[in-house]
Amino acid sequence: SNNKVLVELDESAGVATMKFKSPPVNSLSLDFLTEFCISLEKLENDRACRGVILTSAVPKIFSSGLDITEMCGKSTEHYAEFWRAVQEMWLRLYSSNMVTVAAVNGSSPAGGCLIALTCDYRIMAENPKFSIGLNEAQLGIVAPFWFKDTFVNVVGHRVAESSLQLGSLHSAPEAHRIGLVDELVPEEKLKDRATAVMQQWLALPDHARQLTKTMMRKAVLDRLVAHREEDVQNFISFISKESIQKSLRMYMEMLKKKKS
Ligand code: CO8
Repeated sequence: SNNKVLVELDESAGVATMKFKSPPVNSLSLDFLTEFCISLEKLENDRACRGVILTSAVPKIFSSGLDITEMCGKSTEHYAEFWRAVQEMWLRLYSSNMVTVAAVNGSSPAGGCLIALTCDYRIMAENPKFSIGLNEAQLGIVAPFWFKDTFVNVVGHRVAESSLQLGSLHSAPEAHRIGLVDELVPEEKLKDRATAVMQQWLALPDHARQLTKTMMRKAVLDRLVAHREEDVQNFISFISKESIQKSLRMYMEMLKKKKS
């Protein structure tokens, strides 16, 4: 169905808001990723749109990351299709000509964190219960090199190295302290603050800003483009291992048990 990503365009401001609405946790399923990419491409090609704010319509959760069920007990063909969709989302967002601001209004593990990291600027609701980070190691899986590169470009090598090895999920205040998010605001002010930041970025001429963004990000983008098929094959062989499948199943069990 075509309603996991709500898009609102304010034509007079030239700013769109993309709201993730895929309950219960905005996991990044193949359907979600496909819809996200189509919506982003439409905005990218719309001359009336110069900036996008990414946020969630699900209370307390920005995105729970990649949909784990897409990576469990599926065919090789399915893994390939899913992984290409994950790559596509990142490639489009990281290379976007638009100003991208993440208004992180809830928890944001793994792939959710990647979406935020891929934006130009991150504002998070200052609720200490909300956490964000690349926690792949906790699931017994390894963040791909381009997740790592994106993370390093935001927080630097030292912080990325320990955070990735430990699979850390950082509380909002800690995420701010290590530079993973640029600022914290009370949740009720998040939307206004994102709009104000967007205005500030849009005050500059698009062309100079876009070329500068490309200059900063090109090396990291080129690396995935050059090794895209290899990265797909790598994902397939890793995720198909029985030991990895077992880790993912145990992690899903743990999520379910935590409830009762
Ligand atoms: N995928 C699929 N289902 C999920 C996911 C997910 N990522 N996260 C949660 N769910 C499900 C739960 O199993 C639960 O299902 P059910 O209702 O059937 O029991 C339902 O969503 C609700 O979850 P919770 O009860 O846990 O909801 P809470 O509000 O208590 O917590 C959280 C929300 C904080 C988001 C919590 O669910 C959580 O921590 N989820 C796991 C997040 C996570 O670790 N994601 C990592 C995914 S891996 C990834 O993104 C990058 C992988 C890179 C691949 C590299 C391989 C080579």
